[in-house]
Amino acid sequence: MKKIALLGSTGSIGTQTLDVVRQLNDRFQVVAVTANTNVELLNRQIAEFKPLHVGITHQTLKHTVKAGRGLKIYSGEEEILGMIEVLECDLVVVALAGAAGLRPAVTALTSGKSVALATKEVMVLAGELVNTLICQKNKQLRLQHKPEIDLYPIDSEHSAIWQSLRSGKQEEVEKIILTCSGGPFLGKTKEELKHVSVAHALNHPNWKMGKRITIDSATLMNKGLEVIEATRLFSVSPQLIEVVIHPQSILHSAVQFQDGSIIGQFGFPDMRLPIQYVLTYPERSKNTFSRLSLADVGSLTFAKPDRETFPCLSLAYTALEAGGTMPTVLNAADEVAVSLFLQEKISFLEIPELIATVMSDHSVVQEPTLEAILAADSWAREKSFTYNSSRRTHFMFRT
Ligand code: MN3
Repeated sequence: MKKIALLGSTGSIGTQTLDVVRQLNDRFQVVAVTANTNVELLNRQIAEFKPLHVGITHQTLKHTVKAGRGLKIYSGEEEILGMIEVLECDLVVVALAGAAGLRPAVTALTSGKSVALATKEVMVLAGELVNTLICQKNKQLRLQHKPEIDLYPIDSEHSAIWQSLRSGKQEEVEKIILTCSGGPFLGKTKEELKHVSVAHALNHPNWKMGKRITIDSATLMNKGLEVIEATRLFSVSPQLIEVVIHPQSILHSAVQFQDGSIIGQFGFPDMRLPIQYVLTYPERSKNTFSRLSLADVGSLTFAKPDRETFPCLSLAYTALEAGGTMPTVLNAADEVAVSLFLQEKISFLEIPELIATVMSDHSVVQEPTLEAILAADSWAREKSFTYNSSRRTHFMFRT
């Protein structure tokens, strides 16, 4: 039995992870679940999966969690971090929204647990720090003759890259092909994007996801964050990552090797597939998910992204080039910009403008500590809220 801790069990990835566990219940035991506020669903999950540990972020909700026999309840971030530290499990699934995933992921790794990562912000904010941490921890574990830890991706594109990478060696990789659906506004001009509504932006053609990631898919920031995530997960330079528009979301990403061969992973846009892979890795298990018929799909199309109309993608490359705390600032400014757009306080086209303005005001801290990252995160959030939409940026967009 593989013991799993699931952080963020009531969210979209969390519930789908439990779907996978339900189908493979003879192989996995859920030892811990945590949630933010959705106690009703959390209580149902406790009844069904019988974890030993339960965390609830909002302390005021602690009394509403139904305590079963032997169940330990932790409330608030500090107590949950303490729980992660002492847990005995084989894998910690981090499926928390946004920057909130950072400290739990770092705590899991420092306490010697492998992590399956659904929260892309962790590698965007602290990729270098996390990689160093894993190296140091594994050195310790080797000396103690204990199994080494690793970090596995859940994000569908990164799972596809990870699966494709298994058919060659790291030094044989020529290029990573990161596919992108293009979102609901694919093919639109800047003029047409001036007055798009929130409802329209929330209408993603292929994936049902949370609000922020859906808007990020419409601006292409999601892909920008994924480029940053990929450079850190797979230790490749940004120049080796090519973003390709693929509206059908059937090829989830691919790797081109030095002999010119492209190896990719195809499948329905269904997050349960990459979730199952991360849980059963290095094996593949049977499941009852519907099968993709290439003949039924008929045709797949690919195109270059329009960086003029969707500048968020270039902003991500700029942040990556600046390094240090800049990707943190990019992410935080984007999170605020998206929330302001959802509240109809700024327009769709102002999202990249706000982010570029905040980035241009930031003094980068190189090789940041966790504290410096969190400080840059708060700084960027504050700065973003004071964004004045009449102010136009002269920040240079690099392509
Ligand atoms: Mn993705």
